[in-house]
Formats: sequence, structure tokens, C-alpha cells
Amino acid sequence: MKLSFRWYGEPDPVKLEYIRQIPNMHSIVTAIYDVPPGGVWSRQAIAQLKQRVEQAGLAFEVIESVPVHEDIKLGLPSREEYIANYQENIRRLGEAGVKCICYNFMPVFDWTRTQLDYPLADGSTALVYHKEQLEKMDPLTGELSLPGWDSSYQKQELQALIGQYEQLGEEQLWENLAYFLRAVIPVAEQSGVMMAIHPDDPPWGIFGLPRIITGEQNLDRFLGLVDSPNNGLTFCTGSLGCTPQNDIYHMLDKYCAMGRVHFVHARNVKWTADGGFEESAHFSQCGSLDMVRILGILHRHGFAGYLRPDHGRMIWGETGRPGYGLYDRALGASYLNGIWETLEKTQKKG
Ligand SMILES: [Mn+2]
Repeated sequence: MKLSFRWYGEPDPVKLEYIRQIPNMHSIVTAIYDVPPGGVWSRQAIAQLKQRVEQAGLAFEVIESVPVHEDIKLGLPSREEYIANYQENIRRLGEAGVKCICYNFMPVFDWTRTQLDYPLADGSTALVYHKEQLEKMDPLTGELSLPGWDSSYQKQELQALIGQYEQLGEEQLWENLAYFLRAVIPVAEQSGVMMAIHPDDPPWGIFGLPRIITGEQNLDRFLGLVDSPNNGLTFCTGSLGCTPQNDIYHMLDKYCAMGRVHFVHARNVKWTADGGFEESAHFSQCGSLDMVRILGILHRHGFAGYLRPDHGRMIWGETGRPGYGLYDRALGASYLNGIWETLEKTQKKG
């Protein structure tokens, strides 16, 4: 297990030098943020980012994310150019020593929450998804202020985009994903890069938009689209595990056995009575997931990929990017280290 930590580049209030002070930290998970989706990342920008990370004593091996342009998901003729750019990014990142690229295939909206600063009983704040709140949100009519999505869309653009996906439907989205994978996975193979799709978050449709990377059946189908080790998963315990309908322990065991888990986002969530969830501290008892069991499965499979603490709460008065403060993620990292060390010293692998 290679412990890693997400960093949003120089504007991130969490400094690389602070991340390095977390025990056992191996690598930084980052991206080039000033190129719009679909563009090619310059070799110079990649080299600068790599140098900055390595100067801080950390490895530059995981990218999260290289975004997939909407035209690829929609299967428009313009996808050819965007796919060629994507292939070029894989090549360039591979040349720079990157081993793993996390991406997602969610239409229009990335991860979705109804509130980013929900107060928990202990006075911390967390990201939550309350179904009742979501039902009141309508991206086409009401004043949508959905946290965490690209607010640069004008309302009309958004309307058109949602309309396009409604026409597209779920099966055609699968087709477009397969088309994309058949183009990029061979390049990833040649470049020594593991592609690791992130599950849809939350793993169900929102606002009538199709979502397909959601549960076991669909992940099986995804892995079968291109049967290559380079076509793998980011196993996000919080995304897949935010509904009791997903048996994440069984799924993790199965996909590890297949050698298709390259990156793990380890975080805990607490299921709520309305079918939504609240993000919690990483510690098992704070949420609905058993973190010891999760790491135990990874350890049993001799997991040598990348693992990072995921969203944290805001604690100790910290302010910053919701979910991505230093303190609670560092607590999460130390907790995960503790579990892993115990496993190393008490369990046999294999
Ligand atoms: Mn995640």
C-alpha cells in the first residue's frame, strides 16, 4: 500500500511541506488545473508539477483527474479530437513517470452533495447528501447552487446539455464509454499507466441524468468492456459504500482478486434514514463502514497500489476547500497507517 494525499497545486491552502510531515506519506495525487477539459497538458507544465512534488520529497505517480470531455460521453463527432488529446495526455504522463490516472464518466455533474458545511454533533462540519434537500433542487428552473459542480455553465447551456443526455439514455452512454476505453486503454498499456475509473458519486442517477458506474453488476460490465489490467478501478469506499445496497467488502475482494483495483479512496460515510448519507471521520465507529475490514481485504490481497484518505470533515477551526482540509485527512491517514501496520505485524498475506 502506497499512502497518498490529494493536493490542488499551489493555490491549495494545504502546503506540500505539511503533507510530507504526515508519517508514511508516499505520493501526491494531483492534476494540471488550468487546462480546460479536453485539452492537452503541456510537457512543461507536467515537468514543473513533477519537480515541485519531488522537491517536497514525495512521489509524482498518481493523477486525479484527467477529465473526460462531455462530447466524449455524448458520443459527438468532436469526440475524436478530444480522445486524441486524452491519448496524448496519457502518453505524456506515462513519460513523466505517472503510473495511475483516476477519471470518471459522470454526465454533467461530478460528485454531488446537498451541503458542504453540515454541522455534526461534535462541532465539526462535513459534506452531506440529504435526499429531501436534493429533491428540492432543479438545475433547470430553481436557483441551483449545487456544491461541487461546474458553475461556469450558463443555464441555457446546462438545459441543452441535460436534454442531450436525456435523449442519449443509459445504453448509449455505455456505448460511448466502450468507445472511449477501446481508444485509450491500448495507449495506457503502451505507456505503463493504469487507468482507474472513479465510481459515480453518489452511485445513482440525479436530475434524470444517467449514471452507470454504480454497483457490482455495472462494475462487472465496465471491466468486461476492455479486458485489460490497465482498465481498472479507483475503489472509493465512500462513493460505493454510501448505500447499503452495495456490498463493498465482497466487491473489493472480488476486484482485488482480479487485479483491477489500482487506487483506493478510503473514507467512511454514515447512512441516514432517508437513504442519503453524511460524511464522517474515517474511524469505523463514526460511520457505517468497517475500515479494518476494508484494509484487511486489501492486505490479504497484498495490495501494492495507491491509497489515500478521502474527504475529511472541517475540524479545529480550519477553513479551506470543503472535504480537503489538512487536519481531518491527516487524522484519517494516521488511522489508516495504524490499521495497516497492525495488519502487517499480525496477518499473513496471500
Ligand atoms: Mn472518491
